[in-house]
Amino acid sequence: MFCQRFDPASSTFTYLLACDRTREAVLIDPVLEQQERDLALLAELGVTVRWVLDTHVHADHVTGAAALKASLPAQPVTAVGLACEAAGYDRPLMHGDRLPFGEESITVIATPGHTPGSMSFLWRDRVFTGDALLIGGCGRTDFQQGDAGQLYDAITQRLFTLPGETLVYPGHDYRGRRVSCIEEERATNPRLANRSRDEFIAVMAALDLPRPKLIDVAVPANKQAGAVPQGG
Ligand SMILES: N[C@@H](CCC(=O)N[C@@H](CS)C(=O)NCC(=O)O)C(=O)O
Ligand SMILES: [Fe+2]
Repeated sequence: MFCQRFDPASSTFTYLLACDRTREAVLIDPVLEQQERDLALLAELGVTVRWVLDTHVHADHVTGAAALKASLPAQPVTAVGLACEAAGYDRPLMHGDRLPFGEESITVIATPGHTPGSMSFLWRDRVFTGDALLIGGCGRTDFQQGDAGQLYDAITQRLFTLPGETLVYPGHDYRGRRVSCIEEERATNPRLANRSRDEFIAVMAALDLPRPKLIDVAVPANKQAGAVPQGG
């Protein structure tokens, strides 16, 4: 079972994966403002969420991880990359971790560079790349301790080495696309295809993007898995 949902305010994708037999599920990158939508989807499908995963500490929206955990009787495990230094999650993820749900599992692939703790999640023939690899783009590296050289290495050595037909489901898309594949990105991604590491670093340094509107609210909240700060 697989569903992709979109939050238009932040252009964020949220993914639900579930084991067809046991109906145990994983949610990737839930958005706090979309909690009602997500709870309705879970109820409609009759699934039990085992894991709520964030690909990284997001800068542009508040995660729904803590709020979903509080709302779900089965109390899923919330998890994010160890290097995110986000104390509010139950479990710090490391490269190579396997996260079981029913008869399925996700393999964690560390893809740092957009942030030091950014992780991608491999499930069957698809990879959820967060803001490491975007469709025809990649995550910016000009805040949250971003590092373009590290991002180049992660994408070229850990994502572009997956089978070409692996489907790429990104954390965001700003131009209406929903899915790509490794072969397509290897061949056509304008920031990466036929570019050396130094060229990539130069491209990233010249992007000059505006700061995300919510960054000063989202990052502290997301270090706490999106929990509303007490007494704040
Ligand atoms: N305009 C958006 C921010 C968009 C943005 O900066 N997105 C980040 C992901 S957190 C990114 O890496 N974008 C890559 C790009 O635009 O090329 C906002 O204000 O929230
Ligand atoms: Fe991001």
